[in-house]
Amino acid sequence: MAMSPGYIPFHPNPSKPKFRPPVGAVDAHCHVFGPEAKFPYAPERKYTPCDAPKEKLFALRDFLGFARNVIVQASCHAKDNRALVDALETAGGKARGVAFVGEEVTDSELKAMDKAGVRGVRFNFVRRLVDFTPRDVLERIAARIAPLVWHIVVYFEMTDLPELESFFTALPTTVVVDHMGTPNVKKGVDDPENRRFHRLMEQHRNFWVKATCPERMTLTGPPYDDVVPFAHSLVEKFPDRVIWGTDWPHPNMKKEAPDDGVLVDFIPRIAPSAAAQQAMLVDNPMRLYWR
Ligand code: 0GY
Repeated sequence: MAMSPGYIPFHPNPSKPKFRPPVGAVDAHCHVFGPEAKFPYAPERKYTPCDAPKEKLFALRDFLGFARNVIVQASCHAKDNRALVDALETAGGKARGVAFVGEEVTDSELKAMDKAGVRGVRFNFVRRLVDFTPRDVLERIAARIAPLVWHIVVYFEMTDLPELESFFTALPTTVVVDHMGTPNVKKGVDDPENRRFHRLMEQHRNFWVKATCPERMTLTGPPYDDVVPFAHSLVEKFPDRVIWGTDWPHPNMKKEAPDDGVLVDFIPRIAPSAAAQQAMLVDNPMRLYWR
């Protein structure tokens, strides 16, 4: 199956970052896609990406100076977590995962995924990526994974937060918010919409956030100056609940594939101190994924 029209493959030749991540650093948001010949894309997917197999991910990890990956099940594989589990099982302990499941998943399947290194499930509310799942189904999944001490990763558009917030705060697990809650950079950090998200983080200590994807939010392009205040304020306010990742292989970019080296060089601008870098890149993700 050919890539979706206009689909932009990942950067073929990223630059070497100037920033050197601390020893043991974790890229806590990335994906593996296919290879399709071995792990076909799901029939219900909304896009067909280019293959982005585990070997490429692990090579990029080493090239960028990271020690570990957290691989998040992407919507193009839907509930078929085989490519993810295969990557986890062959990563030599250097990868953990976040799966996507339906309520038909069995307890023994959950246990097997836990053994492979899965530590969470993702609830995706982004309409261009997935079909709607009823809340009661998600609540039943949450109740099933809570005893495994897994967490729930939520991906949503910030404009939908008012409608989702009470559902999120009732979840029985740690909740990890993708991509800073996807703020509208044009509106500024002090916009009521973004303030509402910060308030959610302040009032609910089981909420964590990924300071990821400046490339998806920027209006000015690399090196993403306009996104720095959004990420920096989260790192400052929630130093022990923020994690970071590349989002490689960057599905559904509209204009260009980001240079992963440039993304890594975003880190010292949002987390200027060695202590903040150590927390965001090592201590926090280790607490969440390698406990
Ligand atoms: C991301 C973001 C995107 C895609 C997915 O599951 C996915 O397909 O997460 C996106 O298109 O915004 O986290 O990779």
